[in-house]
Amino acid sequence: MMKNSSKEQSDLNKNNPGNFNAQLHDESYEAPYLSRRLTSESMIVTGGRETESLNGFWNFAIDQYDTCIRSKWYEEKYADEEGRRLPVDFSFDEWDKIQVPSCWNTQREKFMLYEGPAVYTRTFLYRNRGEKKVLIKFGAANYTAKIFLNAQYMGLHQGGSTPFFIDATEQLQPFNRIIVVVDNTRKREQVPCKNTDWFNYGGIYRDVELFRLPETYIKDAFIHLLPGSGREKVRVELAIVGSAADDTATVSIPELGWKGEVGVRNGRGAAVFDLQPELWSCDRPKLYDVSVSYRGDEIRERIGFREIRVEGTDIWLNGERIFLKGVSIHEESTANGKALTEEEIKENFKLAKEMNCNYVRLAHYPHTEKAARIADEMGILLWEEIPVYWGIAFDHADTYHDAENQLAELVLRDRNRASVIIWSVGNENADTDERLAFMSGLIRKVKELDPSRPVSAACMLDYVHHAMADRLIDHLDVIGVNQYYGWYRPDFNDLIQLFANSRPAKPVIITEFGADAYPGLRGTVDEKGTEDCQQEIYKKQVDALGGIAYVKGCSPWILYDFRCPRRLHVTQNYYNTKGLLSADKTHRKLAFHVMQQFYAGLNERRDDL
Ligand code: GCB
Repeated sequence: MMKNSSKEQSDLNKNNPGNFNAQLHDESYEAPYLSRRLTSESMIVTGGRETESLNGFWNFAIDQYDTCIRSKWYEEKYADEEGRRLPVDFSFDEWDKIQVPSCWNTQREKFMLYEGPAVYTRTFLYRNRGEKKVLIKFGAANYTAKIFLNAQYMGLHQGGSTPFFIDATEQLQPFNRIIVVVDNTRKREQVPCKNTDWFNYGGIYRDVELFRLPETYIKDAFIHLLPGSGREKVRVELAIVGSAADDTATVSIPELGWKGEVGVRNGRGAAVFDLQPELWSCDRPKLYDVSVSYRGDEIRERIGFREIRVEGTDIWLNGERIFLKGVSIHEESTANGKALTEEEIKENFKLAKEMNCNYVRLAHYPHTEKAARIADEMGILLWEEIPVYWGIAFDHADTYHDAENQLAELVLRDRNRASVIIWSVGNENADTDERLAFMSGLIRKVKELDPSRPVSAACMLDYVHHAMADRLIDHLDVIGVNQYYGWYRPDFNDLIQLFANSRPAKPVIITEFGADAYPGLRGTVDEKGTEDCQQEIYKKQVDALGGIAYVKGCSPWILYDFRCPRRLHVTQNYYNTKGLLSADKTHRKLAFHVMQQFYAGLNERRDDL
């Protein structure tokens, strides 16, 4: 398809050498931008590094027809070869200004429902201070971002929730213009695809930062308790980039009065150390400052040491069986969309703790890296997920590469966080051969990047036989099950049947159950949309799952109501109202207290079963 249109374009130009404005006729204008990708390969470990923020007010314009790319506005061609002024259709510095980071939807009412390309630009000064490399990090931009620095194309990033870096070293001048074309158009082959049950926010909604590095620098450092070492050994794995890639790195934990060395050969090094660090747990989330230095470069991470393990149908944290008392959360607030503030993240975790949770499912895509850092501090266990959600184009090779790259970016970003205990590779996908091959590939990738954590996915059920029949289950360490008995499936006995029919050899987490309830709406237990009906379903759910020995956790859907373009009932008003709290989190629904009591009375180790 693409080939044909490029050919048509070149024929068009050949036959019309005088075509005064060929770009107007070029429908394959995007092709040249697709080959230069910004992927997980571009990432570096940033912990403890000095950064310069490029956040703030950026000039911004909605660019519905993608004219910045079609007409190459980023070249800033204001005059022809003979110096005569040319007309232009943009005025970067006079454009409206919006905050970076933010979702454009929340910045102006008129941008609320916009989906499509938009242009961000700003200028900034730079002076070299002896550094040999300069990288610019974008925490996230939804969904694609094309970056231009001083009229040069720096690359394309795909995936709306993970970080990416550009290498700005060669392009930087004393005075710089950066342009980012962000496009949140939903597409069939993307991850997620066109249809999701959440709102599609757009924009650069996480921090933009500049990092100055020496010529040889620490690219990656993975520091964790070695699984199976009796919780006494710490493994450090390093990646170094630069010409001096054979030397020794020093790792130190000042609080333990400890220093160790890691030999690096060809940019790679790994070592295991006998240390008996105090363990990180939900009750005592102990974190150590760990520093790694290599020649002139140094990074510092706050690390919690803990062991997570699956054996039989049990999940073990630091050698003790644990029940994951959880709740699911979307990354959203009514005020800020996906661009949550640290206070909002803390508030969410506090609410979860008030409900007696020790665990949160961060659905359905990577949340900000600040979430895991805050969870590390607050002692909350996390499930982290990529948006392989519903009807992904499992037979497209490009879709697979996109999903695998988002997974790699998430794992590389967060694998030093003690709070993260489970990686999830997807949610509610139909069990086809293509999907099985796709998901098996993702599982292989995640195990390669991080063999220390269990892998899961939220699977669908066989609703005819009421059984856990998804073939993906054979490939997972922990089985995630979404089930809406009592709600989408009104017959509650089918859930009892499902549990009776299933003999899984692995732990099961009920990753979702729930029911809609308009905040404050009361009625009978049979009236859908009332808090009473939601409460009744919650009571039946916890009664049923609380007695099943292989169920080792649950994360009901969901902590608070969230925006959703699919929810048009009068009681929903474009919100999914399955929250245990209202969207503004001021109103607690009756079911909140059901979960609070259930978790309070639960024997964590489940010795009772
Ligand atoms: C699900 C999905 C979740 C939806 C929820 C619902 O199974 O995983 O994304 O929002 O159901 O409310 O229907």
